[in-house]
Amino acid sequence: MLGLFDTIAAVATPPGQGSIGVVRVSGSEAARVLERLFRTPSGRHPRLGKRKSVHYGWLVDPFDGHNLDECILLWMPGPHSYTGEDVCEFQVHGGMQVISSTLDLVVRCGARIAEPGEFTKRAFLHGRIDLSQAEAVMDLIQAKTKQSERLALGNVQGDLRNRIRELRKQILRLQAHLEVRMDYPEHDDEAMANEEVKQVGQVLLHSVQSIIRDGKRGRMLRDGVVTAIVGKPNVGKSSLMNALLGRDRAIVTDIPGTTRDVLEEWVDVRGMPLRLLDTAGLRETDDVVESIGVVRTREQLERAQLLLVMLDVSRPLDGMDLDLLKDTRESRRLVLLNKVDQPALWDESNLALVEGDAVVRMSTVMRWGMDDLESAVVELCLGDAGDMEGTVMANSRQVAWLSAAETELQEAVGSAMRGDTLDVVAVSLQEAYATLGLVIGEQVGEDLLDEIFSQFCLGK
Ligand SMILES: Nc1nc2c(ncn2[C@@H]2O[C@H](COP(=O)(O)OP(=O)(O)OP(=O)(O)O)[C@@H](O)[C@H]2O)c(=O)[nH]1
Ligand SMILES: [Mg+2]
Repeated sequence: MLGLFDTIAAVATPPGQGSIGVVRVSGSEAARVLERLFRTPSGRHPRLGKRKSVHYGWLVDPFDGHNLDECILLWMPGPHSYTGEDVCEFQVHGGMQVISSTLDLVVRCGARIAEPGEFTKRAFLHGRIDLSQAEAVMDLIQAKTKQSERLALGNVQGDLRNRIRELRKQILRLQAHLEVRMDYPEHDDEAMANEEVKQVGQVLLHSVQSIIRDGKRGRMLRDGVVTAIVGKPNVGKSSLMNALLGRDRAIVTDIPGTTRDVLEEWVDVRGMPLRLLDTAGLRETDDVVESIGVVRTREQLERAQLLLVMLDVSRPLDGMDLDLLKDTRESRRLVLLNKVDQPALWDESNLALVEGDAVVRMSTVMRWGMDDLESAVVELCLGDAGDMEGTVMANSRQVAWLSAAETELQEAVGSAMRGDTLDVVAVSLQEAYATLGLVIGEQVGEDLLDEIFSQFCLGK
């Protein structure tokens, strides 16, 4: 069983070589560990005060007295450190051996290796941050676009926490009014109290629903959207992949059946991270390799959250195109009419087939229509052109609890509308209050905390 407040240590920089490597230590023994390991150029112990400080010197192996490396030492005493405990960081040269020797010495001097996310978990346990902020730290590390970074940073700074706190404050105020009325029924009548619950409850419901909606949009920005380019061979799928990536990632030739396997790359479309899949063109084929590719394309059709269905307007549409349009009718899709730089040989009346769909006319070789394509992708994923101003990001765990709170608030409002007694209304409000508390980590069980923090990277 690992001690909850042992002194812990981990390498905070990524594995491999770099200009510096950082070993981080947190806990009540941090000062003792560093005093054994660190010497100033004149061979003294560093002078540690109650304030943060930086020291230059040498990392010394106390077991054989040899210098291990030059070192910058950061001293960040609790409670105003990241974890809330005494923290020190050894910055050494970023060679794998130097870093692992440093960690080894730190452990031999009394620290133990930290679990993934344990530093952030401590920040939470010491009340430095709430759970929504702790999770946002991970989102920030994993952010793939400027937009998702901005939303994650908002939550690190407490955007979601502030919205939740405000909601809880309003519920509490409402509850207090109900309590007074229950205690002094002679001064008031129940109908008025229920009217207040109805009105305020509706406003609260609206706020919860808007956070849930934002949460879903935020999730796409955080996790990205799996987007498959599909179509028959030679329509220009790989050309589009390359155009969106800005480099020649996929092989492009005029031979139908060029792409055999699924290629995956991240692209940033106006702040939306897309996990873009270029697939093998769909057709009946006797070629063994190509037919395996076609099977894979069909698998991606199932997996993708967004389909870019590409048609080539310089050729008449055929059965393959029609089947694809039919098969993907229920999916979230954008229809791309490619090669508009060529004389159109398809029948304009075919447009009736894609009525109600988002359609973009484009030419990947001329780079025509790329702006329209990007706008359409963002709008299909985020709605209303993806304006994220004022949005907060909620993850799936938080959205699940927000949805539970939504149901409880609906019950409270329903009760009030039916004219139930005030104590019945109060119970639903109490539950909504408690459920919202879970979002920011109040009374969350140890198991769940372990699960959340175990998804963190080592050293964070
Ligand atoms: N004129 C014109 N040619 C294009 C356009 N887009 C792609 N092409 C050409 O069409 C041919 C096929 O392009 P690819 O991008 O390899 O097509 P694909 O859909 O990936 O084909 P497969 O991998 O065989 O399924 C190439 O010769 C491209 O240069 C376009 O917008 N206009
Ligand atoms: Mg291709």
